[in-house]
Amino acid sequence: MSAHPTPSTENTMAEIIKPHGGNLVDLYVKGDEVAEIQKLAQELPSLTLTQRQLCDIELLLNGGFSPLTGFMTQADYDGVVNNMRLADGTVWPMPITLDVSEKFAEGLATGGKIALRDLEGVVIAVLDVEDIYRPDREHEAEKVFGAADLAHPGVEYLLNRTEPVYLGGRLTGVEAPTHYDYRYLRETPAEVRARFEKLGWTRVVAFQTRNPMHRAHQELTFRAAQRVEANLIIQPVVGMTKPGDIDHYTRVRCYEKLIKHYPEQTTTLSLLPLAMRMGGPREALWHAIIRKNYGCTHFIVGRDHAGPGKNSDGFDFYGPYDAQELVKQYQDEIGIEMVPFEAMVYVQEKAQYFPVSEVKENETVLNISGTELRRRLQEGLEIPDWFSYPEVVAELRKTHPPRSKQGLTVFFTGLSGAGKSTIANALLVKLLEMGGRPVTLLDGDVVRTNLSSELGFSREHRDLNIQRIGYVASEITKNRGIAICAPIAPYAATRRLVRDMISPLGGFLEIHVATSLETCESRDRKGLYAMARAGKIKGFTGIDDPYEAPENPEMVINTEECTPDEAAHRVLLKLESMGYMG
Ligand code: PPS
Repeated sequence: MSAHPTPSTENTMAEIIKPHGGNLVDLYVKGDEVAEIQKLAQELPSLTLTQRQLCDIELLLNGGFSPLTGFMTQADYDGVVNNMRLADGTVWPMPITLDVSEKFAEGLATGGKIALRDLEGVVIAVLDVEDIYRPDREHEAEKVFGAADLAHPGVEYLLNRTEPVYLGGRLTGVEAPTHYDYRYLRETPAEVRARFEKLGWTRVVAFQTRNPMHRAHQELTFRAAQRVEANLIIQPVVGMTKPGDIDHYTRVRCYEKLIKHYPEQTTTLSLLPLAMRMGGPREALWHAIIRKNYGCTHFIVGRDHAGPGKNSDGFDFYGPYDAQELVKQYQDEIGIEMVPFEAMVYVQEKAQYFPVSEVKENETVLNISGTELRRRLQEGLEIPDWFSYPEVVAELRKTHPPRSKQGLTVFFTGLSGAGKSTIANALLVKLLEMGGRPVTLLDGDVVRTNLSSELGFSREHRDLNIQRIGYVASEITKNRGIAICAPIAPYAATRRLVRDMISPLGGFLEIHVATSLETCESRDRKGLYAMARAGKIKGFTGIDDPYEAPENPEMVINTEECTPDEAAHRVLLKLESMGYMG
C-alpha cells in the first residue's frame, strides 16, 4: 500500500443534504483532498471503467443512486438479487456491481484500494475493496430479469459482456466523468433539487424516456402532470439504452423542440446519464428511486415500462402492466408516488388524443407504430402533424434520411479469381458516372497494400483484414458515401460481424461472386492456383483453406453467365429496387 499519508476515505462519508426530503449521498472529496486522493491513486492498481461502469459510477458518486455509497458487496448483491433489498433491508431492485476479469482480480485483496479511471486515464474515484466475489450470473439473470434468455438485452450484457469477478466497496469520488455534449442539460440530483427549490416547484412528476417524443407522449405527460397537479420534468436517458435505439444527440434535439409546446413555466428538461438494463418491472422501481433522489414527488409509469422486447419464443418478457404493479407495491416505502398511464391514441373524429380506454366503439383511432415511422422516414414519406410536430420530424429526418440519401456498402465476396475486382471496378465507374455520392473502392489487393500490409493468410489475419475493411466501410457508410469492398472474405462469421457493424448506419449488400473453383482455377491469372496445387502456397482459399459460401446474400452473380459490365448493371438495378439510388 502507499507510503503517502492516506486520506481517510472513512471521513469522506456521504455528505447529507436534505433540500427536498430524502437523504442524498455525495461521495466526492472536496478542496485539498482532491489532490491528495489523486496522488494516492498513482500508487494504486488501476481499472479502466467500461461505458456501463462509467454511467453507474456517475450516479453513485452524485447521489442519483442514494443510498448506495459504492459498488455492491456480496451481502448487498445477494439481498438485491434474491429479495430486492440491500443487506440492511432498504428496497433496491437492481444490482450495481463492478465486474473485473480473473486476471485483474488475481492481484487484489480485500482491504486494498484501486483507482478507477475513464478511457483517457482520468481518475474518477478510488474504491475501498471490501469484497471480492464470483457471482452466479445465470442465477442473477433468472432473478433480476426473470429469464436467462439472450434475446433480453440486459441478460445478453450480463452473460456475454460481464467479467466473472465482482468487487464491492465504498467509493471516494475524485472527478465526475466528463461530458462534452449538452452540458447545459446535465445536472446532478442536488442541482435539480436546488432548481426545483428556486422555482418553487414542490410537486414534480418525472417522465422517463429512451425514445423521441411525439404528440402522444406530450399529451400523456401533460395530462399526468395535470392529474396530480404537479410540474413536469422530462428526464431522458442519455447513458446507455436499448441497442438499436435512436442516438441521444438526435433525441435531445427532438426533446428541445417538443418542450416548447408545453405551457410556459410548467415543464423542464434534464438529461440522465443512466445505463438502462431493460429490466421491466425491477427497472421501473429503480427508475422511481432515482427520480426520488432527483427531488421528484411523482413518477409516470406507462405501458411496458423499460420493456426489453420479445423473448426468443416471440413472447413478451413481462406483462404490459407488471411494472406499474411493482412500483405501486413499493411506492410508500420508497417515498415517490407512481402516476400510472395507459397508451394515448389519436381519435380522428375528435382530432384529439385520449387514453385508449376512453375511446368509444364507433370512433376511429389513428396510430403510427415505431416500425411504420421508421419505414416512412426511410422512404421519405409523409409523417402527419397529428402524429408529431413538424420540427421534431425535421430533426428525425436529418439523421434518418431516405434510403436514396443514405450511405451504403456493397460487399463482394468469392474465391480468388472469381471476378470480384473486375465487377467492383465496373460498378465504381458507373456510380462515378451517375454522381451524387462519393464512392470508395476497397479492393482485396489494394487493401492488403495500404491497410493490411503486415498481414498474411492465417484465419486470424484474414479476420483482422476483413474487420479493417468493415470498419473503413462503416465509416464511409455512416458519412453517406458508397463503399465497394471486394475481398475473398471466406468466413461467414466475420462477414456477419461486418454486416452487423454496417447495417445500423446505412445499406449493406452482400454479393456472392459465385464463380466455381474449376473456372477460377482454369483462369488462374496470377498463377496462384498452380502454386497452391504444387504446395508452394499453403492455406490457399478453395484448395487447402475453406470458403464458406454465403447462405443469404442479397445477390449471387455467376460470372460464367454474364460479362462484368452486365454484372455491374445488375447490381445497380438491385440498388435501385431497394430504394438506394433515388
Ligand atoms: S481475405 O481472405 O479476404 O483476407 O483475402 P484478400 O484480402 O481478399 O486477399 C486475397 C488475394 O491475395 C492473394 N493470395 C491469397 N488468396 C487466398 N489465399 C491465400 N493463401 C493467398 N495468398 C495470396 C490472391 O491473389 C487474392 O487475390 P484475388 O484478387 O482475390 O484473386
